[in-house]
Amino acid sequence: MPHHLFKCSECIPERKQHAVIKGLGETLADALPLGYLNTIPGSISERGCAYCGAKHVIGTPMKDVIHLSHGPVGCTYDTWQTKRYISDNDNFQIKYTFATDMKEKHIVFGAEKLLKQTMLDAFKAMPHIKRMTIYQTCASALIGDDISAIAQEVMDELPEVDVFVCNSPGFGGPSQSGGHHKINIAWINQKVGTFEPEIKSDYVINYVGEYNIQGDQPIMDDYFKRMGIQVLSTFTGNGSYDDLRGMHRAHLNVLECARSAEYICNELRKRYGIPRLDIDGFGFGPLGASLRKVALFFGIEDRAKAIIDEETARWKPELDWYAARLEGKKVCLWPGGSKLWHWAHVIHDEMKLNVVSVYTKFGHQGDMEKGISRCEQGALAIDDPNELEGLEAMDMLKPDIIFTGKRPGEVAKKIRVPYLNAHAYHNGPWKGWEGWVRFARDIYNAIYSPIHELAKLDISKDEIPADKGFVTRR
Ligand code: CFM
Repeated sequence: MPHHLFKCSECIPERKQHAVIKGLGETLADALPLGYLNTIPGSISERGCAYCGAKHVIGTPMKDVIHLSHGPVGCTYDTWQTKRYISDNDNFQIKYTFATDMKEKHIVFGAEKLLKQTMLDAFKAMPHIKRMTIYQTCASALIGDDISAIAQEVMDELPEVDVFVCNSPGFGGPSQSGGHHKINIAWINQKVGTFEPEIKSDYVINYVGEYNIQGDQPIMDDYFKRMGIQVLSTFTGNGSYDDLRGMHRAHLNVLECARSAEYICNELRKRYGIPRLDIDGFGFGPLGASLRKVALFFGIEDRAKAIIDEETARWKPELDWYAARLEGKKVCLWPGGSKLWHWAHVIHDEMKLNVVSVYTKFGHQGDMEKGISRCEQGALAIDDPNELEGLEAMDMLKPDIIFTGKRPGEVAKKIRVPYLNAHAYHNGPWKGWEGWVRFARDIYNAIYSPIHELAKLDISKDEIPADKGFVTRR
């Protein structure tokens, strides 16, 4: 598996260790790309920071919580609302965002008073919300504000409120992945075990590493309910603060995104003896196998089988219709983290797409290993890519579509490569049987839409073919 040096990165030779091409009969052990290291100086990374990983990815999907950033206002804005983790309480967590709005004078004189006042103001402005998470930022971490002490003061003054402190400043790791780790550990240290949930079933799980992008969580929740399973908490999509304080009472942790949330599962196993079972809600095959695994654990296999049979019969013909039209289309699968291995094999097996490249912005080597093992021979795998490498890869591979984030997606659009948002989806949810068909439909619509051909035309030169039926306004 030869390493690959992009032309645009010849001036940063260390980048060569971060890309490989999957060769014939080579083992993964020969040459995995390096991963989860600090970004090489000179390479403009597409990564987020550890504050973003803690707040934007894991903290803010929690729905009944005032999410307050203790720092300059831009940190808050840039981690707000761009990812569609909806909730069933009218989307409180994405409608509002809160910040202390630190300024230069606070850096000089300290911002603890400002923090306390902002907390009191926020609880006053939102009297129906009694829970708060405070996110440390680079600015408040560097000046050493004692956020935990202020949180305790406020809890003493307002006994009905509860406050969680997330110490994950932007510099607290090479990427957002460092923040995932920090908030996982902070939550179990501070909050798990402080609330006693009501147990209503013999089969009780936490659904972990599920962020309810565009409504994934209710789809999965429905399968569990139909199996008679009580979902005690979801970490954290559409999750409620107090339910998550009661995670210690589950019989099983069902883990969806192992990249971002394996840490809390591992701690729940160590501290409370709750086993961890990794599952996958994407794709008919992996989803069916996942439900069977969960059912096997509880000895209720027949219930899983009934759901699998019913859903497959309902949705398989539609999936096959799309697969027949997507066969052989080339995909660059360029998400942030775990979706490279959640999707690589199953979009090939079930939608007949060919994965010509995988990348991960912040995945660890294990994520890359899983991703590479599941994609096609000849695929180009890139760790922590920069924008120019992405452009060069698209130029080399000529994909029919890329699945990625909105910033690299804009770059792809400029060179007329259709892109689907792998993070926030297009017309999701994409989990579950019906979601997988929606994903196939989004891919089909993106590839076959005439918009990319039309976007190349210059209407000032009257290039629009008359037979297309479009009216040119001049
Ligand atoms: Fe897990 Fe995620 Fe992802 Fe992730 Fe993410 Fe995400 Fe992603 Mo964007 S927790 S690793 S940090 S599945 S936000 S919901 S889509 S990069 S591949």
